[in-house]
Amino acid sequence: MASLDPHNDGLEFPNGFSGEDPIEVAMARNYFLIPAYNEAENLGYLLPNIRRYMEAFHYPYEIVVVDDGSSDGTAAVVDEHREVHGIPAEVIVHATNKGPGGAFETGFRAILERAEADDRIVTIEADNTSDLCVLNRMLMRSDRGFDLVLASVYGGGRIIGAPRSRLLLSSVANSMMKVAFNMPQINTFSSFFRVHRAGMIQAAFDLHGDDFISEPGFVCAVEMLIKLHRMGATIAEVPMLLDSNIRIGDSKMKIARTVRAYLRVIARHGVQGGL
Ligand SMILES: Nc1nc2c(ncn2[C@@H]2O[C@H](COP(=O)(O)OP(=O)(O)O)[C@@H](O)[C@H]2O)c(=O)[nH]1
Ligand SMILES: [Mg+2]
Repeated sequence: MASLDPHNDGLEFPNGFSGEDPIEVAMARNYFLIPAYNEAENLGYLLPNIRRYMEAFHYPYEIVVVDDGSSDGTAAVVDEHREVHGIPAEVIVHATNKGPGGAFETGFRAILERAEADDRIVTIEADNTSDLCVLNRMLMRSDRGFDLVLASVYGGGRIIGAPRSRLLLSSVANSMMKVAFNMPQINTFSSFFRVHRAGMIQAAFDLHGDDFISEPGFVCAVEMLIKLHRMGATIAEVPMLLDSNIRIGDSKMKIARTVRAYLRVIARHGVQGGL
């Protein structure tokens, strides 16, 4: 007989598990990894927002910001929120800019030094456009055994407040990648907002070494996704509304450079090319 189960929100489990048996949900730690380039102002909102959210759910958490050669005091904002406001946040500083790929590599490696295999690494944008409202659904899916959970602006989600040119580029790129990488079940390839099982990221570094993230730019998100998929990672998506108006300042993405990088990654890893 069906009964009301607060742990069952109707979302599916990977590997066909029915969800009817009781499940043990260990109190995994949640490590936030935030790549940041000149995000002092935005982090002043994001760090307290993360604290409010995680404390409301009684989730244990730590925040690691990778400041990638910023010149606007990004690192100082993180230090202030730790020292003055008691938010468990640390900052790792790159003296020179290495791009988001370099920041993810640094941050993942630092977190893996202390994380257990079933802990979670939440990658999130610094500019407040990663909507924390959907994080709980993402964490619940992670709890149920998905190695990787993507916040998805396609397949149920939406983007508002971005220029038309950017919207067109993003939707064409994401549709092309479904075909190029033979991953029809994935709708959003490029988002940074993801929940990873730490053990999966460790396995990716064990297998690929420094090549796990070889792309320094924004396309590193695509590279990581296809490598994890090909390793057999179980992947789920949670729809998200991305409202670009929320961010203070402009996007740091250079469109021409990013298009070239996408084409390079498709040529290298697409089913016609890399396999
Ligand atoms: N570490 C690092 N992070 C970056 C760099 N460029 C952008 N980011 C971060 O990556 C995230 C996404 O960048 P954003 O400008 O919001 O791009 P958009 O969301 O694609 O328009 C933000 O957290 C940025 O601070 C960079 O060169 N290095
Ligand atoms: Mg952004």
